[in-house]
Amino acid sequence: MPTPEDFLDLLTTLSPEEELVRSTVARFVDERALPLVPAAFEEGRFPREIVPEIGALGVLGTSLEGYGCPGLGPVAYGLVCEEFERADSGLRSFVSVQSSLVMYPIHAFGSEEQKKTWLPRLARAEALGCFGLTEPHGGSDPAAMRTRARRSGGDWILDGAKMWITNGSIADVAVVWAQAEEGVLGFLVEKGTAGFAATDIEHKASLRASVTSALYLDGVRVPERQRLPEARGLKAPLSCLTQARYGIAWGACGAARACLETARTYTAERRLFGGALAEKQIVQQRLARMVRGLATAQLLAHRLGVLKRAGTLRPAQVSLAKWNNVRSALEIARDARDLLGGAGITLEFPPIRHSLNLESVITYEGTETIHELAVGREITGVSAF
Ligand code: TGC
Ligand code: FAD
Repeated sequence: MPTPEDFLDLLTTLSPEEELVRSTVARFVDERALPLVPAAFEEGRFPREIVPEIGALGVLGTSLEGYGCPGLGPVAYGLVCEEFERADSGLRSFVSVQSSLVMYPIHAFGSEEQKKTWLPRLARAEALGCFGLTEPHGGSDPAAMRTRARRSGGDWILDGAKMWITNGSIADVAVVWAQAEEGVLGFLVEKGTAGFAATDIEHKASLRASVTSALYLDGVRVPERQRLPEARGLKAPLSCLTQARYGIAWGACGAARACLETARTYTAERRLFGGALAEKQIVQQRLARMVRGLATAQLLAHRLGVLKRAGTLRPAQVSLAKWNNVRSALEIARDARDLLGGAGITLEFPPIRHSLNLESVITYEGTETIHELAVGREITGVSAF
């Protein structure tokens, strides 16, 4: 059944398997996540109590094959992200980090032993992971990372710090990127390892229903078998980012859908100057503009899915979609907030929460400027970073 939130009837293009994934996660979001999320955001608390249920859905690491992973296609992964972000960007962040930034690098670059040890548990959410790339002195330029890895006998010693790490303090395993003589290398650092600590970043006005931490590595000894053997150079972490940014391009559509739906319902019911707000030309124009932003974002996301399935998706295409879709979602969330008037500033309605969350989403996984410059580099052949 077409709705304003699916103006181009894109749901009719889903395969039965994709529709089953979408409807399963949508039901979970409606019944289990949405009743919890506004209070969790207000309390500044990740709703960890639903993590086992998320694991039981069987959608973490959606597109990965084998080792207990679901083995579903890229569109299914996109739909999972979209539905979770319809609830809250913090929940989609949890799914992105676990799936694209922890399970993906272990799957793509890990040893057989690492895959067997971690992937089945991560897929069921019996173990949680985090991804440490950003450092306090500047996340946009990871090539300038200062975290160091040096050999010590058969082990490695890690020294440095990571900043803004989603799930940092609740993770059983951290994928930590460090500069070594050989170039950038990736390590699996287990919780409780001597010299390794995580502290949470407080006073966030955004992504309040998500854990964000700083990681400290002070002479952390890691055996060679915990190094990702196939990860060599900055390309390895950047390729993880491409997976996560793909999911964010879809996820942003979920946040925008929630805001559009709220604005539509509210303006249909709110009566001013002798009629419903939705009868006013300017209000209809604003709702129509939201539909334009959402529908074009959804088209981009679905097109990325086709290219990803074909194996031809380029990172700059993902940059274009992450940039466009998060910007559109942010504009829709802000406009929906305004259409609710004073009621829009309360957490009783989702637009302000999505609007605040999207301030993080437009910054992490490459800021908007970084993605504009990535597209600029591809079309001119000149790097202007
Ligand atoms: P550059 O020379 O461009 O690249 C080095 C090598 O990597 C390759 N590459 C990529 N591969 C896959 N995907 C991508 N997106 C790639 N971008 C580049 C490239 O081909 C090259 O390969 P090779 O074989 O020639 O070595 O590197 P650069 O130093 O010029 O940097 C380019 C730039 C600025 C685009 C990159 O540094 C960047 O993306 N910066 C932004 C950093 C960022 O996005 N950090 C995100 C941290 S994780 C996070 O925010 C998680 S939030 C999750 C949540 O809670 O949901
Ligand atoms: P900076 O890199 O210092 O950028 C500051 C400003 O300068 C930005 O406006 C940027 O666009 C601009 N700028 C940068 N370079 C240029 C240029 N060449 N030309 C013009 N302008 C430029 N990181 C992880 O590794 N793992 C995580 O799990 C993770 N989770 C996060 C969760 C949250 C809630 C947040 C907020 C961040 C998270 N991050 C994570 C970090 C995130 O990826 C970085 O914040 C982001 O990459 C930007 O880095 P920065 O904050 O250091 O800003």
